[in-house]
Amino acid sequence: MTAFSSIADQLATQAIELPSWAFGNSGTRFKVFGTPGTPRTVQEKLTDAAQVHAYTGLAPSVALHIPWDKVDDYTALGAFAAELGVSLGTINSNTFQEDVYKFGSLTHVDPAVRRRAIDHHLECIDIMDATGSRDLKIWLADGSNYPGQVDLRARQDRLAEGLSEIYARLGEDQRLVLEYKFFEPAFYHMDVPDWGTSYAQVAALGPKALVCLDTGHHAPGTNIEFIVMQLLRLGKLGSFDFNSRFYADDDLIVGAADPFQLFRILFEVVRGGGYGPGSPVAFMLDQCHNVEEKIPGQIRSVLNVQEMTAKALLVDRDALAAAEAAGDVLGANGVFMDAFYTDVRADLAAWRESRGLPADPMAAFAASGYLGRIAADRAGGTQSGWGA
Ligand code: PSV
Ligand code: MN
Repeated sequence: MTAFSSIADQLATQAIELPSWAFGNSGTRFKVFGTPGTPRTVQEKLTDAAQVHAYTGLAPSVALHIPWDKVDDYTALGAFAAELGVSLGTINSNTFQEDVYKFGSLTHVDPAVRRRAIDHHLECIDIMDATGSRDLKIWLADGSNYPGQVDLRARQDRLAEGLSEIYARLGEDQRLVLEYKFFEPAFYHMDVPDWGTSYAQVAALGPKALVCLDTGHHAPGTNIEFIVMQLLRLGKLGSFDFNSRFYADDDLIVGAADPFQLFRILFEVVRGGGYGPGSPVAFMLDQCHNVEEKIPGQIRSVLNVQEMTAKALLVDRDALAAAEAAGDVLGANGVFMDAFYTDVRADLAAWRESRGLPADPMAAFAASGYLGRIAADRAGGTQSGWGA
């Protein structure tokens, strides 16, 4: 077993981006429950996100979703974030909430709708120029519900055309990440359903286009760590949207449903060179807190990623390689499981304290009284909600 002290410096390089929308209300199509203190503005979302970073040291940036987080002055918003100790991160486009997109956006049969969708993405890149963001994240709700409803191939061609116009507008240091999802909102087919389609589309664009892997966007039983390995091998893993799921795209706290899967994914990230300062892989959360408190939900999430990262770093790679080479099936599995079962919680608490962070960020945040203060202070106004 690798000693915890030998991974301490590697842990210090971890950065996990928070989604602004995690701080707003969300729910299902049945009900969105409000919570006292929920942010009404993007500034309040950033203020809450900064709490997560202050208590964990793990979340220095916040992803924005456009138009939900639209403001007049992005330079001022960036300065506001900096005052709080965080920065503005990935810009997420949104072509899924306007009536005009009922039958698709970049894949729509009508050139006028495609034009509108492309222009939205160009506007997102203008915003990236102002915020200094590196990544544009594209997730498309495009798809169909019934066999025969659309021409599947023609839509791939239109998608390629739209993406290449967006790609051409990227600055030298900017990137595009294309997210895939196997179903929802469309149920028969999605235009970007899987990593292979995303890969085929981004590979045709060029080196600044990569795949975004949302851990909740696969059929049950999918070996996600295999996809991670393959995308790293191909040099096309751009980012993660971390969350966990029991049934569909549940957007639950990462590591809650299946901590072992998170460990396996992070091990492939580490083994494939996707972890560390020079890595091109962005770690982000994409979660919604329907019934739990949002800020502690985000703190729990980044701590879960950190805990499984520590275990993944603890795998004795030499012993594993030796067992693999010797065909020692149970020996190799034993080395792997040994790291997973190692309880790193006390070591992580000491590691935090040695860096001026609370040993128990959940308890320290709860004791701070912040939730009570925002519940009292943020009276009136309209709470942000998923989609608002
Ligand atoms: C789609 O389900 C998705 O995962 C995309 O990342 C969206 O932009 C995000 O959720 C919105 O919550
Ligand atoms: Mn996502």
